[in-house]
Amino acid sequence: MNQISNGNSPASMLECMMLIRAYEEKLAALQSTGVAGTCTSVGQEASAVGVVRALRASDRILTNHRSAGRLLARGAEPGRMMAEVMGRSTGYCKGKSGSLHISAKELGVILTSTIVGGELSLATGVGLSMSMLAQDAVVACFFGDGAACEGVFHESLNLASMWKLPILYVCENNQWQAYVHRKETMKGDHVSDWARGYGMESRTVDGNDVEAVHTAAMGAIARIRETGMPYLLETYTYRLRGHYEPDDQAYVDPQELAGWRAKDPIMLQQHRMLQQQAITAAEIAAMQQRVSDTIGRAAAFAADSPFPSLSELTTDVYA
Ligand SMILES: Cc1ncc(C[n+]2csc(CCOP(=O)(O)OP(=O)(O)O)c2C)c(N)n1
Repeated sequence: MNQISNGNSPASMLECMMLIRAYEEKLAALQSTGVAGTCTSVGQEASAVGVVRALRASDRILTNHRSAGRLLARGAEPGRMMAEVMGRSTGYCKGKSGSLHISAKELGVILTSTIVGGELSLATGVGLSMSMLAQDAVVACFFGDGAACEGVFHESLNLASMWKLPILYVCENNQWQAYVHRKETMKGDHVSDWARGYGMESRTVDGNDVEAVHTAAMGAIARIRETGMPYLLETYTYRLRGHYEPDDQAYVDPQELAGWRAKDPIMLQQHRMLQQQAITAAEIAAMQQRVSDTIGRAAAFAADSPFPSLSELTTDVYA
C-alpha cells in the first residue's frame, strides 16, 4: 500500500490526485532522459480517484493504457510502479509489462490493456466468471471514448446486459482518441446515451469534480448490487497532456486546452476545500511536500533496482 492510499474523505481524495499528478509528471520528466515513457492521465485524476475509492477491496479493476491513476488510487506503491515502467525486477510484473500492460493481482487490478477496447471484452468475461461463481463483487472497467467507438464495446455491453453481469463500465471521455478529436468519430457528445440501447442504466458526470464522480460511482455501484445489472458511468473530462510522452499537442486547439486547464480537477478541489474552510493553504503545502517526497523516494527506488536476470527471460510470459 502507498502511504496515501486509503479513504474517501475530500482531503484523502485530493492528496491522492496530487500523488497521481506528481507521479505522472515525474515519469514525463524522466522520459526526456530516456529512462521511461508513458501515456499520462493528467487532467483525469478525479475520475480515477472518485471511482476507485468507491470500490470495495473484493472488487476488481480492468483498465486501458492510461492506468497509473487507477492503480495509485487503489493503493499501488509508486516505487514498484515506476520500477515496472523502467523494466526493473522490483516492479509489479517483475519489469516485464511496462506501463502499458501493468497489473497488480494483490490489489485486484487484473490487467491493463493497450489494445483499445480489449479491457471491455475481458472485463465482461471477468464479470461472467464472478457471476457464475456467485461472488459478491463488482468489476470496474475503465476505457476511453475511442474504445467506445469500437465494435467490442457494443458486443460487451449487449452481453453484459443479457447475462446480468455486475460490471461498472467507466468511460473516461477525455475528448481525444490519440490524435483525433472525438467530435470527428462520434455522433453526439455522450457515450452514456449508447448504454440505453442495451437496456443498461447510465449517467454522465463532471469528470473533473472528484466529489461528484465519487458520489456518482457510489450510486452506480449501489444500483449494480440492487439490480444485478451492469451500469455505464461516463466521466466527462479532458486529457491535458499529449497522447503519450513526448507529444507537443500541436494538433490541439489552444483555446479548448486553456478552457479545460481552467477546470483542472486538482485546482478545483483545492479551491472548493479552501472556500469551505475544510483545509488551509498550509495543509495543502504539507500535502504537496509529502507527495513530492514520496515520488522522490519512488524514483530513487526504481532507479536503484536491478533489471531482471537473463535467466528469467521466458518466465511469467506466454510464449
Ligand atoms: C485496437 C487498437 N487500435 C488502435 C490502437 C492505437 N491506439 C492506442 S491508444 C489509441 C486512442 C484510444 O483512445 P481512447 O479509447 O479514447 O483512450 P484514451 O487514449 O483517450 O485514454 C489508439 C487509437 C490500439 N492500441 N489498439
